Amino acid sequence: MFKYWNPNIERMPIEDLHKLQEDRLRSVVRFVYAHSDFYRQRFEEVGVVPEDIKELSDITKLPFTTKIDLRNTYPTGMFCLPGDWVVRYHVSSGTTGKPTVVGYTQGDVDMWTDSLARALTSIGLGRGDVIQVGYGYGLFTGGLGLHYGAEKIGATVLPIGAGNTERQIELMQDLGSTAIACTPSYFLHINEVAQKMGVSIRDDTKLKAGIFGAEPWSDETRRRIEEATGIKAYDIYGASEMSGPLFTECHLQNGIHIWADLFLIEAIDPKTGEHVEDGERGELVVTTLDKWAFPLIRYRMGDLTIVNNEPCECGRTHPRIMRILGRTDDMIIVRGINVFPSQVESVLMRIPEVGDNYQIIVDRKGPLDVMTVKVEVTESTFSDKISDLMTLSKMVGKELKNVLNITAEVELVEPGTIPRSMGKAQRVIDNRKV
Ligand code: DLL
Repeated sequence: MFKYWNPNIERMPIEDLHKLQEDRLRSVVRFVYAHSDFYRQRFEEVGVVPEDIKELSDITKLPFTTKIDLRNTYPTGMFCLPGDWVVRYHVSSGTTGKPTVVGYTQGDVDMWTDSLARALTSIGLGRGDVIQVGYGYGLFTGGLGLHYGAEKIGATVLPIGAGNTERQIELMQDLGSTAIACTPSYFLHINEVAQKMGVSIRDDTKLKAGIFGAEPWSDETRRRIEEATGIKAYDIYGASEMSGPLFTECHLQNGIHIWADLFLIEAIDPKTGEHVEDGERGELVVTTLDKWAFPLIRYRMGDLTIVNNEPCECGRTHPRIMRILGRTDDMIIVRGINVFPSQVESVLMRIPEVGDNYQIIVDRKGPLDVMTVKVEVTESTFSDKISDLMTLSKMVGKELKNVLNITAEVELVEPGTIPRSMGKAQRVIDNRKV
């Protein structure tokens, strides 16, 4: 009934999967120790040699790596193979500091493609589908990643990239796109523009699935997208350091399947670095098991999630991560209280009068932090009486306070006034930074 790209691997009994991970972990540890001054030095600092890594639980003996290491070794200091092995670079700019560079051997590109072939198959796509790739092409991994994955499963790719929204809608209709891959915020914008053009995604296109990620989003946003357009909205996760987009939920939409033969994941307490209990929120840590130009050992992703090791009803035995709850570094601390943008989004998207766009602005007024949540209201709400808008604003403030435990100023704004983005949306503006 269910479709698999590689059933033997995807449904492998857990014991066999662990055995495979163990073998591969030993290999990658030996490999980085032999090929990289960076890793050898790191291992020496904590007094560990490859022979110390015998079983999976020995992974805790290995040191963590972070984005700071990547920046400090810019451009290619963490590569483990010489340049003539590298068939591709991707570069991620980030918001601060130096960019980070990732390199791929042909085998690494194939592994990445295979991971996405499994993922796209798991949401029911394949031959006969037309996949509109609306992620940026180029140095960003989203466009090319999805492109290769979609071709691999025999689907037809529409490589439009990000932007050119009216054209996206025209081609979606003319070429019969059945799936679109882009950021969820961009898809909301596409839907908005489609409505203005008099096009209903539900009735006038063949679109049935969205492959949405590269930025945080919530189940409430998923519900809105699905209700507004009639498509199924799937979460896709990945990061340039890991290759790019790699993993999605299956058609059951209950957690993102992480291919354990390719990546070994842990969840740690970001403060202590200790493993958290299964089912508890932690920072995702990734060790690559089949990636050679740029392997990662215990790389701290900075993403907070819950790991679920229960096999999925779809038959896949690999672990799942639940929706990314936020990043350790985009958590905002307002008057000493931790606020995750995802919490704000969940509250807002539950309120029907609230539109799809919002921004969180943090200022310092004197000694006090002030958080303003700027919220677009829907068209119909905007035409309501001022007194209704004031009631709405109070209600939004109260709901936010219930969840966040701090008071936020709520500013209701006209539909269409918060800037739209074609890629990752900027939801937080922190003016306190010096
Ligand atoms: O965003 C790769 C990607 C492309 C993923 C297309 C999905 C789709 P980076 O630019 O390196 O790579 O950013 C990676 O984006 O560590 C997360 O913080 C965030 N992120 C990615 N996917 C999700 C998601 C790509 N589904 C960083 N939910 C990651 C929440 C996500 N955050």
